[in-house]
Amino acid sequence: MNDLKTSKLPVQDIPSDDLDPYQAAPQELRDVWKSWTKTKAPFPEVKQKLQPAQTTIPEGLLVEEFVTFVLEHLFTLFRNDPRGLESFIDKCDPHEDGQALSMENAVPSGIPDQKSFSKEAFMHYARSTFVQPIQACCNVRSSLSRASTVTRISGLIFLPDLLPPIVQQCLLDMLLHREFSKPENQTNFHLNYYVSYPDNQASFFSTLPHLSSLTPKDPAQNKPLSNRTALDKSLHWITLGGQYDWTNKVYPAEAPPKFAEDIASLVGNIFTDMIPEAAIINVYSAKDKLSMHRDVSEEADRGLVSISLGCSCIFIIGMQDKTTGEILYETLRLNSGDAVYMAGESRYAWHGVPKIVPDTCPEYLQYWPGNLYPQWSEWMSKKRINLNIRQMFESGVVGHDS
Ligand SMILES: O=C(O)CCC(=O)C(=O)O
Repeated sequence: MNDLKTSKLPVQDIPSDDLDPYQAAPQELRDVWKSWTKTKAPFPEVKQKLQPAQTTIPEGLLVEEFVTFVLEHLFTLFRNDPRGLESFIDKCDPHEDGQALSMENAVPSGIPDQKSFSKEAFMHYARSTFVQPIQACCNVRSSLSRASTVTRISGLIFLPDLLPPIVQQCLLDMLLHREFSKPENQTNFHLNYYVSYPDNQASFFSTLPHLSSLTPKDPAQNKPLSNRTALDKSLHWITLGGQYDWTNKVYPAEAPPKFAEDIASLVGNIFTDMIPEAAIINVYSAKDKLSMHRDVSEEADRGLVSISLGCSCIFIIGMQDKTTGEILYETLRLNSGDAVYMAGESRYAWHGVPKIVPDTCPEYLQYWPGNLYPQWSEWMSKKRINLNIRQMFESGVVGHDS
């Protein structure tokens, strides 16, 4: 049985160097992908052949991991703009299981004064104030017990509902308010536009929708875009850590920017078989798709972690059976908070997203970015975000910028 804590899972015989990143997927898989692009609501049930996977992640450790992740985020909110902390606390609704996150009730005398609190003091305060309600929100028992292997795709592990809602909210803030605003993290905008960043690395969602942050490099080819069009329609990807070169399908030779520590620590402590070194934030709008492809540019046969946020999608993954030559595939529906771990043979499997399932963004993310940036409220309601995290080098990244 596959296990998320084995030091290294067996990989397929072919090293990634021998796999052509430009090769097209087998026709059979492309046909399956295409048929899903044409499927209209109501969506038929996606059939999955799943078997329980043995996860040796202790539940207590996972909850502690989530609590630390949330507290770190609360500190960032508090330091940058205490209104963020207030609005975060306000929007924390009762958890699906009926366990209330009553942080409001847990703050006896309001939010402390921003200036008089060091990080240590804030963490101390937050541990005594917020930990119990956050722990209640991070109930992971049912999620761990549903971890599954996908019968026909060797090495693939599916972890439904791995990230609790509060952790998804924090992760989304970190990705789109913070990582997106770092000039070293490239986006699809950079291919055709000069990007002007908000002051002090503030969120792009603090910009006014009718203004523009993008100037076309070639005005004959690309027209100016308002922030509204850019964020609503044109943003497709952001890269973190190792900045993948999509044109040449390689990672640049120079040392990559440092991967965000809080995200790396969350992911790396759950999926201990890989070191998070590079990631792609895929941003899908309602009609977006991702064609069948393989991720073969990494020089490390380590598992790839994929986390879904927002609207659900249909995900197809397939590969050729080594002995019979038969094409095997599975179709999964990925919902907000689900994780997929592509390890072992599945690491180099063909995969793609033919469909975003409309109107499936869970309520706890629908209003994001919420009260803090009212002009952009409900931006997330029609979006799907996929965080796709990889290890680039077998021996790990050396000498990256700090
Ligand atoms: O969006 C997804 O679930 C898959 C993304 C993906 O395959 C990729 O980034 O290579």
